[in-house]
Amino acid sequence: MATRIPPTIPKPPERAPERDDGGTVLLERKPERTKPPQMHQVVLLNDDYTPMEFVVVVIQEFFSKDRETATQIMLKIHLDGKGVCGVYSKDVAATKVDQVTEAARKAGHPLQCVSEPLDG
Ligand code: TYC
Repeated sequence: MATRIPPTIPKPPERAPERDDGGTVLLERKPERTKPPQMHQVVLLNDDYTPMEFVVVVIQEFFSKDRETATQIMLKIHLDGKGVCGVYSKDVAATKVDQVTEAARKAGHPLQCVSEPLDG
């Protein structure tokens, strides 16, 4: 009896499964490039009651500015109505706002501090 030769079925080209560093099989690779996180500026607002000295100390302590720089920022806020004290990731900016607001309330001052997303 003649031996039947099975038809050869062409196989798709083999490709080893890709793995990440933790040994997990990846079905799809994520895009190589990720956008840098959106940054947020922390802004102090002027008011008629918070003492200038308190604002200078807040800017020095919470935004790591030297006394001269802190004084310049405070005067800018006093004259223009608002001023940027620093630029941070969203979470860090929110923490700065909370810390400044808490310090102002504790001292009995109405100082306002807000975070604003930066475009780009
Ligand atoms: N305008 C306030 C005053 O004359 C000083 C001040 C500056 C208050 C900056 C708030 O964010 C501020 N005492």
